[in-house]
Amino acid sequence: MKFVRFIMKNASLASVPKHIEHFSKFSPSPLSMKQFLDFGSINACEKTSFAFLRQELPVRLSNIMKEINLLPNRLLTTASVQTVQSWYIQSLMEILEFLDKNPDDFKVLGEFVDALVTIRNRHNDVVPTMAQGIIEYKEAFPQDLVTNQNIQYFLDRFYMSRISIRMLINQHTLIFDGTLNPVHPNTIGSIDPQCEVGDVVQDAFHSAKMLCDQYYLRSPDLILQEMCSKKKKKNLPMSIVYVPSHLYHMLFELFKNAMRATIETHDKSNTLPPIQVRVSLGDEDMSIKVSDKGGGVPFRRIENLFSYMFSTAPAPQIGEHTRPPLAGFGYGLPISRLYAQYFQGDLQLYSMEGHGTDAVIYLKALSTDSIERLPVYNKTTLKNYKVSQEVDDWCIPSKEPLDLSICKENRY
Ligand code: W6P
Repeated sequence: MKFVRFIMKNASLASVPKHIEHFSKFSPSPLSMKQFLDFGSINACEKTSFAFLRQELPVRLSNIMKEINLLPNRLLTTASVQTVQSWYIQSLMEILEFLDKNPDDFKVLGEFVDALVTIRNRHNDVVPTMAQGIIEYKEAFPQDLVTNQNIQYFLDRFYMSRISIRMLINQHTLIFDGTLNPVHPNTIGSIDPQCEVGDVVQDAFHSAKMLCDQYYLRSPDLILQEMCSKKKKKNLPMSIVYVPSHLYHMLFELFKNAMRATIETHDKSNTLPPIQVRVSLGDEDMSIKVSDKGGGVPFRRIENLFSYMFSTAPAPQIGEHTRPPLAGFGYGLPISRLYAQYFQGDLQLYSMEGHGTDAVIYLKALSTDSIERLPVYNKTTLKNYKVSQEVDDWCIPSKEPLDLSICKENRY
């Protein structure tokens, strides 16, 4: 029996490349907020969701698996990246098992939910594991700046794909596990059709403040201002159709950074300038600006704040007498920007060195504009991995002033 299972398992493992070839030929199908909500509406059909996901999940997995294979060999062959790749292969095989099963069999539907939960858990540590791969690579090949571009390009697409796959899995498992969310009865899966942005700002600020108090024994206050361009809605709390956990993740990250900057530049002062948040709802955008007076960041260094390669440091050793830092390690900012971009928004930093930083989250105000932004594997993708950062065609400024006294004859 064991032998038969061994043979079976290897037979399916051997057929994985064929399946990846097949499913990567399809483009992922981006869903709108409305489509996500429809899966969770009264006439929600688990069968329809099942039929959609057993095609769409292999498509999204295969598209990004093709891209993993485009990574430079020195990175692809690290133990960490190999581990992540094996998780993708395993999960793809487990979903493919459902291709020949009957959607009318309620037992099949239950097994599918269980399989999705198993897959979600398997991939919990993808981000730190990929980070470990980058560390291994950086140790072996320091100073390799050509690849910073490639790694940024790949990880932005890879983590965006991961966010989208987890979104699909979360929606299906939350909607069809047969229970209502007792804390948030109006949510549909992880989506709140009336996500009150001000509330999420308060929650995220409160959590960051607790961490900040623990670490620095003090913390700045919050000033929150909400504005709405629409006259009719002037006194109503501002809400959008959104995933509150995504918004919380972004705000929490921005607050940690703003608090750290505020405290570290006012360490000799008794008072701290508050962190100001403005929420503004227009016809097209919902914008959230987080402003600190934490001394700002030189313009040249802003890009590095979003760089996976530059912000990958070996995890600080947390001992009895050290605490984890409040902010500035890990992938908080680049991944927060991906959350914003996932539903066609963005996250941008505007800093003035010597003064402070404005971080702005742009979200779509209309659920009809909130459509998944997904990477697709095609011929262009390969080209983007091939761009070698050839010698730049701009002069390199010399640090030394030009010594004009050498050419004495040319003097008038
Ligand atoms: C800073 C650096 C930063 C990053 C993100 C958000 C706010 C801030 N403030 O000084």
